Amino acid sequence: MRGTILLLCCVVFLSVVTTLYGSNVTYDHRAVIVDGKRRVLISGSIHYPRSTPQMWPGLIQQAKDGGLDVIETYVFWNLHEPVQGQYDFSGRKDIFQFLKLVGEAGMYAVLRIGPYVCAEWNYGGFPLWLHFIPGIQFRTDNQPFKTEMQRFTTKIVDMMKQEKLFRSQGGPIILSQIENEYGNGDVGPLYGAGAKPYVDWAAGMATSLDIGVPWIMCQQPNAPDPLINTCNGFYCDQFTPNSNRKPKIWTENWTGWFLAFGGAVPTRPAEDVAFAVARFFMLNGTFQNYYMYHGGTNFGRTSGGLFIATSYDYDAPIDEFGVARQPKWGHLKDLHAAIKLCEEAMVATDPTISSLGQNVEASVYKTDSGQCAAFLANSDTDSDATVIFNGNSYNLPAWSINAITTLPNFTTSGVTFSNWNWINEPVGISSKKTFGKLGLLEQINITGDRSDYLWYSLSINIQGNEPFLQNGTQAVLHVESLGHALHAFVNGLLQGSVKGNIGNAKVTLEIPTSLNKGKNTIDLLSFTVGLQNYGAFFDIRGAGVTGPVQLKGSINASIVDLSSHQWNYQIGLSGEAMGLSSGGAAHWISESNLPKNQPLIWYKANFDAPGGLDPVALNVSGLGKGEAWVNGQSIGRYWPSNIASQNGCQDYCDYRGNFDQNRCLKDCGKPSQLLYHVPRDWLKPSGNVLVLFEEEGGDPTQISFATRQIDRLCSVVDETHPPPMNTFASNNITGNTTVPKVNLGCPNPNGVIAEIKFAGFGNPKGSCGSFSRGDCNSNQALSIVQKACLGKRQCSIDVSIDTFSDPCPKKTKTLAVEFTCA
Ligand SMILES: *[C@@H]1O[C@H](CO)[C@@H](O)[C@H](O)[C@H]1NC(C)=O
Ligand SMILES: *[C@@H]1O[C@H](CO)[C@@H](O)[C@H](O)[C@H]1NC(C)=O
Ligand SMILES: *[C@@H]1O[C@H](CO)[C@@H](O)[C@H](O)[C@H]1NC(C)=O
Ligand SMILES: *[C@@H]1O[C@H](CO)[C@@H](O)[C@H](O)[C@H]1NC(C)=O
Ligand SMILES: *[C@@H]1O[C@H](CO)[C@@H](O)[C@H](O)[C@H]1NC(C)=O
Ligand SMILES: *[C@@H]1O[C@H](CO)[C@@H](O)[C@H](O)[C@H]1NC(C)=O
Ligand SMILES: *[C@@H]1O[C@H](CO)[C@@H](O)[C@H](O)[C@H]1NC(C)=O
Ligand SMILES: *[C@@H]1O[C@H](CO)[C@@H](O)[C@H](O)[C@H]1NC(C)=O
Ligand SMILES: *[C@@H]1O[C@H](CO)[C@@H](O)[C@H](O)[C@H]1NC(C)=O
Ligand SMILES: CC(=O)N[C@H]1CO[C@H](CO)[C@@H](O)[C@@H]1O
Repeated sequence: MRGTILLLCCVVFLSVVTTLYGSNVTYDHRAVIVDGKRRVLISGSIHYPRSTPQMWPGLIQQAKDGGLDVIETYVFWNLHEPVQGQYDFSGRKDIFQFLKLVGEAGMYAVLRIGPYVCAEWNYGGFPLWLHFIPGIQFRTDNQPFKTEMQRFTTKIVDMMKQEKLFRSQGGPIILSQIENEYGNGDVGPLYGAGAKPYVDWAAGMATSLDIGVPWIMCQQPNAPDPLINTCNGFYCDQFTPNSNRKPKIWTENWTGWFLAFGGAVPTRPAEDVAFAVARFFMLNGTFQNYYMYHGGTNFGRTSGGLFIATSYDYDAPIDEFGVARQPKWGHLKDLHAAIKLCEEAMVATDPTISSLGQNVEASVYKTDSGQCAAFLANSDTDSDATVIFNGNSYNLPAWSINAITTLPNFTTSGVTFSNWNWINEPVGISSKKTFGKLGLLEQINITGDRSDYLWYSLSINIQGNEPFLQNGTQAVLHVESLGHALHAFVNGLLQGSVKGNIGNAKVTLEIPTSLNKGKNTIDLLSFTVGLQNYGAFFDIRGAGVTGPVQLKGSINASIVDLSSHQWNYQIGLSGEAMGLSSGGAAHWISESNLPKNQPLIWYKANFDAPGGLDPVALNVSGLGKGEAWVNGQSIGRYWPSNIASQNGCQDYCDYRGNFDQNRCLKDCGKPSQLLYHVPRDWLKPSGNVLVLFEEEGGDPTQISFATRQIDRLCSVVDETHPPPMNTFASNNITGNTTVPKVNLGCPNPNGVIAEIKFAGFGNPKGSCGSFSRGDCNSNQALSIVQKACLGKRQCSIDVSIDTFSDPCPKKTKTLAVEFTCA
């Protein structure tokens, strides 16, 4: 089994450096140099628009408590400049406020401007209007593109400078990024001769902006000096920068993976994340970033990359709802504390790696004054190892976890909906703003992404003797689309739907259909589910019904191709044009005859907010596919009818060996996402308005609210495990001061430890939620834990007989604690 251990020969007390004025950030071979000091830095990604400003201080504080020094974020161009030249930095888009909060918390920031960001974000962060600039080609040596990229990058840098946000001005930003993963094999190289000049231009353009902090390019092996090339991946231990004058930086160590509609839920065990991080620092690394530390929510239509779900939870150390995910959060916190104890030794020197046996390595950082830090790692995927190091013997199994366990629990809230209203969305063309054209048109070119939806409508006259009508008036409707999905209506009735998936957007619909003699209408509602965000030329891949569209009989000769007929087009829905999402205006029909399981219905209802302060989710069980708004704010696309495959999940996730995103899936055969985050600050105590647009048909009376509760928090620590095994705490090799500690803390940023439900030192039985005393018990355990912890955000207690006295000498004793926070 794989495991690593961090040992520390001498504890180094770092003096806290505070500067009131800025100084330039630089770097050398070992580390990034901030305020004149080389630093070992632990960073985490939190994207400001994926939570609300009211959540930001709590998220940042939890990152700090989790042992992070740095918050990393992208800058989302299409959020800030939705219309060319018109900027928006309000509310969730207020990146300046976000960065100021990071600074006020005493943390640093990494600003990944891009402006291409990937990020499972719509169109990779590019505004759609870029696509319509004549002669433009994205991300290559193309003048119209370079002009816009430079203009936006300069705008952001100038605004950051105005707000004094760079470290060189005393602000938090210590690194800035230009471009993003362009060097990946399936991106940059496909741009041919334009790629290298573009990378050189981007580096030069960025450098010329004179920000006083280094620029980085991730996944860009040929990043020109002085830019630092950095690594993204599940592991980056084997990565080396392209010059010996640059430090080893890991900009994206994936803590989990994103969820797609139609997919199962990916997870990555804390053990594997921690193993990867420890190995990175063991092998020369001094800066690493968790992608994501808090993933959050793709509100509205912001998700991108095809079929990306509304939840961007990412199995991150802080969950979508802003609550610490245990044991991952606590496990990594312990690792960070141990790594930070070694900072001085780690930045002073290169490590010396020695082999202690097959797949077992020791890495030692030693300075002239004798300080050192050592990591021991067993990268074997099968066997435990026992190694002798510095005369001591260590067992290296999988990580044994001494962190808090929580039983997360969504409880259906008693909140009921009242005052149901509805409006039909007409099938086909209903607005006056329509146009006709011969032939089928690509969708994104037409909609400019102003809506997910585009109607393709056709009217045909049937004589009754058409060759494809071999069986009464039955024919087969055949539709081919670039994606991402569509609903087909004939004479106003839904005939069938077809959807793509994250791997393949293209769809083909083939359904038998009855036609009338005389006039018939074929209405195809084509829709996108977040625009493509990755890969060479992703911007021009297109979507929508590009054909062919045919009516067929059972023999080939009887195919009639409708592709080049006169089609009528309507961009978006009539309900969108009427502004139904806010719930106001329009002629809503009241509840007496609420339609259920019918396609294309807008619903509206009122509700009071679920009581308390726990995070809130809308449980969309019973619905099909659509979008939901609370008090006019879009909580995102919902799609519970999109079910993950039955296959690919495991009961037990074996993380040994190299991890990938399909390794630890859960919730196979279930809707990919049932619960949708409704931020508390979007709710009023009463009189809230929920609006749903349901495409396929569903029963809105089945939906409910759930609140996220953290009922039980537990920690179990065994006194026999030396600290490196279960706490990552420093092991004083020279002094043998190996006392394990239990660390309790509350996942909610404002929580304090409210009650110790159980504390037993001896041989407690049971597991979290059902602990009971065994026959060996310290009768002081409860009062000791209460005294140390009640009313505090966090507390730490030595797990030893010195603390708890010895209830049964010569036996191994364990401390088990269950507690609640309020
Ligand atoms: C910081 O960097 C800026 C821009 O590169 C440079 O003009 C300035 O002299 C530097 N300041 C210090 C104190 O090195
Ligand atoms: C670590 O740094 C040393 C010294 O520069 C170098 O020889 C070695 O290859 C590096 N190892 C890794 C894994 O980066
Ligand atoms: C979830 O919370 C409710 C209410 O607090 C409680 O009754 C229930 O037992 C909890 N479920 C789990 C699995 O902890
Ligand atoms: C969501 O609602 C369905 C149907 O009422 C229910 O079975 C399910 O338990 C709910 N899920 C949660 C997490 O509340
Ligand atoms: C003819 O139509 C009927 C229903 O109208 C259907 O049951 C039958 O399968 C069709 N036969 C063929 C050969 O398409
Ligand atoms: C969009 O329209 C432009 C200009 O007419 C055309 O060159 C391009 O191929 C279209 N894009 C797609 C994906 O069809
Ligand atoms: C119809 O066309 C397809 C593709 O061209 C061909 O594979 C198939 O054999 C044809 N069927 C008949 C009945 O001619
Ligand atoms: C540390 O522990 C080892 C093994 O238990 C023991 O041999 C050694 O004497 C101890 N060292 C000190 C300084 O107590
Ligand atoms: C390590 O052990 C030595 C010898 O007992 C002691 O002087 C020193 O304070 C210990 N350091 C820590 C951090 O416990
Ligand atoms: C996506 C990615 O970069 N994955 C890499 C993570 O690191 C491991 C080990 O270094 C590589 O094998 C993967 O290719």
